[in-house]
Amino acid sequence: MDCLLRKERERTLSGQSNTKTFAFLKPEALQSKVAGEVLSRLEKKGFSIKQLRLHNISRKEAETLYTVHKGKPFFQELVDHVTSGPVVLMILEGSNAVDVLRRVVGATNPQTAEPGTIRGDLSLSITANMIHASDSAENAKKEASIFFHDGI
Ligand code: FUP
Repeated sequence: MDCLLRKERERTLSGQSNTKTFAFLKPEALQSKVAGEVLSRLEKKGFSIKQLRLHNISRKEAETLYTVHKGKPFFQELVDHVTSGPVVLMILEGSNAVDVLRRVVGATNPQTAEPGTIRGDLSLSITANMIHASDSAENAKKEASIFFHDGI
Protein backbone atom coordinates (compact mmCIF):
# COMPACT_ATOMS: atom_id res chain seq x y z
CA MET A 1 0.00 0.00 0.00
CA ASP A 2 2.82 2.42 0.91
CA CYS A 3 4.43 1.62 -2.40
CA LEU A 4 1.20 2.30 -4.30
CA LEU A 5 0.73 5.61 -2.50
CA ARG A 6 4.32 6.64 -3.22
CA LYS A 7 3.91 5.79 -6.91
CA GLU A 8 0.68 7.75 -7.09
CA ARG A 9 2.34 10.73 -5.39
CA GLU A 10 5.29 10.60 -7.83
CA ARG A 11 2.82 10.48 -10.70
CA THR A 12 0.94 13.50 -9.42
CA LEU A 13 4.14 15.47 -8.78
CA SER A 14 5.60 14.74 -12.20
CA GLY A 15 2.30 15.37 -13.95
CA GLN A 16 3.02 12.35 -16.14
CA SER A 17 1.86 8.78 -16.02
CA ASN A 18 4.40 6.02 -16.43
CA THR A 19 5.32 5.00 -19.94
CA LYS A 20 7.79 2.49 -21.38
CA THR A 21 10.67 2.78 -23.78
CA PHE A 22 13.23 0.54 -25.46
CA ALA A 23 17.02 0.75 -25.16
CA PHE A 24 20.11 -1.41 -25.49
CA LEU A 25 23.68 -1.15 -24.30
CA LYS A 26 26.02 -1.52 -27.27
CA PRO A 27 28.81 -4.18 -27.29
CA GLU A 28 31.41 -1.79 -25.82
CA ALA A 29 29.40 -1.57 -22.59
CA LEU A 30 30.09 -5.20 -21.71
CA GLN A 31 33.57 -5.14 -23.29
CA SER A 32 34.68 -2.18 -21.19
CA LYS A 33 32.78 -3.41 -18.10
CA VAL A 34 30.59 -0.34 -17.65
CA ALA A 35 27.24 -2.11 -18.22
CA GLY A 36 26.63 -2.14 -14.46
CA GLU A 37 27.42 1.56 -14.19
CA VAL A 38 25.01 2.46 -16.98
CA LEU A 39 22.22 0.31 -15.50
CA SER A 40 22.89 1.89 -12.12
CA ARG A 41 22.58 5.39 -13.59
CA LEU A 42 19.26 4.45 -15.19
CA GLU A 43 17.90 3.03 -11.94
CA LYS A 44 19.14 6.00 -9.91
CA LYS A 45 17.36 8.33 -12.32
CA GLY A 46 14.15 6.49 -11.44
CA PHE A 47 13.58 4.11 -14.34
CA SER A 48 12.25 0.66 -13.56
CA ILE A 49 13.79 -2.18 -15.54
CA LYS A 50 10.84 -4.17 -16.91
CA GLN A 51 12.80 -6.49 -19.24
CA LEU A 52 16.54 -7.17 -19.44
CA ARG A 53 18.38 -9.66 -21.65
CA LEU A 54 21.80 -10.32 -23.16
CA HIS A 55 21.55 -10.85 -26.89
CA ASN A 56 23.72 -11.24 -29.99
CA ILE A 57 22.05 -9.01 -32.57
CA SER A 58 21.86 -10.64 -36.02
CA ARG A 59 22.63 -8.64 -39.18
CA LYS A 60 18.97 -8.93 -40.17
CA GLU A 61 17.82 -7.49 -36.83
CA ALA A 62 20.40 -4.69 -37.05
CA GLU A 63 19.32 -3.78 -40.58
CA THR A 64 15.67 -3.70 -39.48
CA LEU A 65 16.48 -1.62 -36.42
CA TYR A 66 18.51 0.93 -38.40
CA THR A 67 16.46 0.79 -41.60
CA VAL A 68 16.07 4.62 -41.70
CA HIS A 69 19.86 4.87 -42.05
CA LYS A 70 20.15 2.39 -44.95
CA GLY A 71 22.27 3.92 -47.73
CA LYS A 72 24.04 6.40 -45.44
CA PRO A 73 27.87 6.24 -45.36
CA PHE A 74 27.98 5.02 -41.75
CA PHE A 75 25.34 2.28 -42.14
CA GLN A 76 27.65 -0.74 -42.68
CA GLU A 77 29.99 0.29 -39.88
CA LEU A 78 27.01 0.70 -37.56
CA VAL A 79 25.61 -2.75 -38.43
CA ASP A 80 29.10 -4.30 -38.10
CA HIS A 81 29.49 -2.67 -34.71
CA VAL A 82 26.18 -3.62 -33.08
CA THR A 83 26.62 -7.23 -34.29
CA SER A 84 30.21 -7.46 -33.02
CA GLY A 85 29.37 -8.79 -29.54
CA PRO A 86 26.58 -9.22 -27.01
CA VAL A 87 24.34 -6.25 -26.19
CA VAL A 88 22.05 -5.69 -23.20
CA LEU A 89 18.46 -5.27 -24.37
CA MET A 90 15.98 -3.58 -22.06
CA ILE A 91 12.54 -2.14 -21.65
CA LEU A 92 12.42 0.69 -19.15
CA GLU A 93 9.47 2.31 -17.45
CA GLY A 94 9.20 5.77 -15.95
CA SER A 95 7.54 9.15 -16.20
CA ASN A 96 7.73 10.41 -19.77
CA ALA A 97 10.20 7.56 -20.40
CA VAL A 98 11.13 8.18 -24.07
CA ASP A 99 12.06 11.85 -23.65
CA VAL A 100 13.67 11.54 -20.23
CA LEU A 101 15.83 8.61 -21.36
CA ARG A 102 16.98 10.52 -24.47
CA ARG A 103 18.10 13.39 -22.23
CA VAL A 104 19.95 11.03 -19.88
CA VAL A 105 21.63 9.34 -22.88
CA GLY A 106 22.81 12.60 -24.48
CA ALA A 107 23.59 13.68 -28.02
CA THR A 108 24.42 11.13 -30.75
CA ASN A 109 28.06 12.23 -30.96
CA PRO A 110 29.74 11.63 -27.58
CA GLN A 111 32.34 14.29 -28.41
CA THR A 112 29.65 16.96 -28.18
CA ALA A 113 27.28 15.22 -25.74
CA GLU A 114 26.96 17.15 -22.47
CA PRO A 115 29.04 15.97 -19.51
CA GLY A 116 26.69 14.23 -17.10
CA THR A 117 24.98 12.31 -19.88
CA ILE A 118 25.83 8.65 -20.48
CA ARG A 119 27.41 9.32 -23.88
CA GLY A 120 29.04 12.53 -22.66
CA ASP A 121 30.73 10.75 -19.77
CA LEU A 122 31.48 7.28 -21.11
CA SER A 123 32.36 7.45 -24.80
CA LEU A 124 34.27 9.34 -27.49
CA SER A 125 33.12 7.38 -30.55
CA ILE A 126 29.97 8.12 -32.56
CA THR A 127 29.70 4.49 -33.69
CA ALA A 128 30.44 3.05 -30.26
CA ASN A 129 28.33 5.58 -28.37
CA MET A 130 27.45 3.13 -25.59
CA ILE A 131 23.66 3.05 -25.72
CA HIS A 132 20.72 3.18 -28.11
CA ALA A 133 17.45 4.71 -26.93
CA SER A 134 14.28 4.94 -29.02
CA ASP A 135 13.43 8.47 -30.12
CA SER A 136 9.60 8.25 -30.03
CA ALA A 137 6.87 6.14 -28.47
CA GLU A 138 6.04 4.76 -31.91
CA ASN A 139 9.67 3.75 -32.59
CA ALA A 140 9.98 2.29 -29.07
CA LYS A 141 7.08 -0.05 -29.90
CA LYS A 142 8.56 -0.98 -33.30
CA GLU A 143 12.10 -1.51 -32.00
CA ALA A 144 11.03 -3.46 -28.90
CA SER A 145 9.00 -5.81 -31.09
CA ILE A 146 12.18 -6.81 -33.01
CA PHE A 147 13.63 -8.30 -29.82
CA PHE A 148 10.78 -8.92 -27.37
CA HIS A 149 7.92 -11.15 -28.54
CA ASP A 150 5.42 -9.42 -26.26
CA GLY A 151 6.63 -5.98 -27.35
CA ILE A 152 6.31 -3.07 -24.94
P1 FUP B 1 20.64 8.35 -31.93
O1 FUP B 1 19.14 8.32 -32.02
O2 FUP B 1 21.18 9.44 -31.05
O3 FUP B 1 21.23 6.99 -31.59
O4 FUP B 1 21.19 8.74 -33.37
P2 FUP B 1 20.77 8.34 -34.85
O5 FUP B 1 19.47 7.60 -34.91
O6 FUP B 1 20.91 9.59 -35.68
O7 FUP B 1 21.95 7.37 -35.29
C1 FUP B 1 21.90 6.00 -35.00
C2 FUP B 1 23.30 5.52 -34.81
O8 FUP B 1 24.05 5.74 -36.00
C3 FUP B 1 24.06 6.25 -33.73
F1 FUP B 1 23.97 5.63 -32.55
C4 FUP B 1 25.47 6.26 -34.21
C5 FUP B 1 25.39 6.07 -35.69
N1 FUP B 1 25.78 7.27 -36.45
C6 FUP B 1 27.05 7.29 -36.99
O9 FUP B 1 27.82 6.34 -36.82
N2 FUP B 1 27.41 8.38 -37.73
C7 FUP B 1 26.59 9.45 -37.93
O10 FUP B 1 26.97 10.41 -38.61
C8 FUP B 1 25.29 9.41 -37.35
C9 FUP B 1 24.93 8.30 -36.62
